[in-house]
Amino acid sequence: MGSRAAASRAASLISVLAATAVALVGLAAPAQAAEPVLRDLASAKGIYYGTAVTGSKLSGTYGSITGAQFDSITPANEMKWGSVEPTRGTFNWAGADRVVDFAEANGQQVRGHTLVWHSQMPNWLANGNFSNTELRTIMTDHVTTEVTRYRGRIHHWDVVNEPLNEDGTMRTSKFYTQLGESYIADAFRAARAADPAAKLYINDYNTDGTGPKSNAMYSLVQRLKAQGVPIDGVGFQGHLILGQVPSTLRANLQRFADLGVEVAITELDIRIALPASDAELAQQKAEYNAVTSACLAVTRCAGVTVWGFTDSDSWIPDVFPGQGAATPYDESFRPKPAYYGIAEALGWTDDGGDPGDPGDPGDPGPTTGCAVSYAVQSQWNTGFTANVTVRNTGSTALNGWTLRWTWPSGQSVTQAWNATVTQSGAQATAVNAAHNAAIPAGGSANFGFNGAWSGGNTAPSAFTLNGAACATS
Ligand code: G2I
Repeated sequence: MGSRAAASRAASLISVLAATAVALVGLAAPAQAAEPVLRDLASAKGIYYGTAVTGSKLSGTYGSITGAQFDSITPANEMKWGSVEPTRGTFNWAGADRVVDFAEANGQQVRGHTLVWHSQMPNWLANGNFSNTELRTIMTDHVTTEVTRYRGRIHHWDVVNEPLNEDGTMRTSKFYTQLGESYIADAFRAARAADPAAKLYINDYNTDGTGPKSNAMYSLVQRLKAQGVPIDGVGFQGHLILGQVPSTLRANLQRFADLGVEVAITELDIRIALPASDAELAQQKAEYNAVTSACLAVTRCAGVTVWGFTDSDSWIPDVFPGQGAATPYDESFRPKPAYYGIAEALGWTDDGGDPGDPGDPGDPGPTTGCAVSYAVQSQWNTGFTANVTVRNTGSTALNGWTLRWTWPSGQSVTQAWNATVTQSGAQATAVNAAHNAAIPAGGSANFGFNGAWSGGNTAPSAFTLNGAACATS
């Protein structure tokens, strides 16, 4: 079975599980245009759509967009060697745990990034003098320890990151210099032994199109496969410059796929010289569309990850002064044209009415819409606990919300959290808490409550948000 089929199968398994856990009530289409949801569109096409995240930001608006829009996340820094083992033998998993826990709470896969890399090594490793034997053991022990800790919870591991120079020679990292090319094979073998279910990737930049570096990666993967090294995938970082998306991207992905490995775009961003003009943002839309389409065109392409979904969380301005605007959302979490470019590549039909999507003629202005999912999490003879997620499917942020529903079988709310819930007759009214008053376009808020029931505990069939009917899902 190809990876695309496996991904679809995993996605359907997840939806079966979700359907089991969530009381699904009848679907009513919202009256207004809805923001596309990238994770749903991607999963319908058999790929994932992911983002790199900064774990400490995973709450509020940043957290709600991350959870609502993406079905894979990659910790940008929290799983790197320098983060998890700053002092030899002393591990700090808090940052990595936070990202993995968030992913599991939001039904997302995790790309583990990264185990063996020349950069962001702890000082004790970078500056230590170790014999070759000792260094090899340090490296394989590190791989074993980290992969074992997250065994069964990581979908893809970037086992070795950035092993090549631009001209296609091997990068003279500490590992290569002391251990030679065999460090790569040893790292993969240790990772496979520690978590046989994780897909093991090699990952690099400037290998997106054909050229000396990409050719060298191709030869390296051939050599590893010939040696029986357990490598499952090749990551193409996709740190691109506006106007320079390689025309050979799709063909390049395909030739690697033909070696019998998965491929993925792992760190996509497309940087622009600032300030970005409307024309440049429109061009960036077309380029995000093209990169996403290239993955879809290659059966073994597992998915795409953007390296930060918002311009406020991008590495570009720090490293390339004067450049930026590289991600699909602006610094205020408003979707940019690039976001619609991704959605359209994933099969979303442009409804012609999206502010922020300059290609849309006759833009009718901001739209509103909502979707509610209601789930009974536990139930006992007289009571129950329920969880409610409210998603803003409109095109503008909500600042304060009131959700109403009518109980079908005489239930009542006894105690609520993350919202204030009152009841009058059969009608319940939930008003946001201070911390979740703002729901960005495409984002969601969550609250829960305990209720009382007798006779029946049928889920409510309809909800209104600020007076307008919501879809239920
Ligand atoms: O450089 C862009 C990416 C290229 N491919 C491998 C990725 O792992 C890499 O990610 C970036 C992170 O996005 C940055 O956030 O890796 C950088 C380090 O090489 C990260 O930057 C570092 C800063 O340099 C540090 O000063 C800072 O303490 O992030 C650290 C944590 O915020």
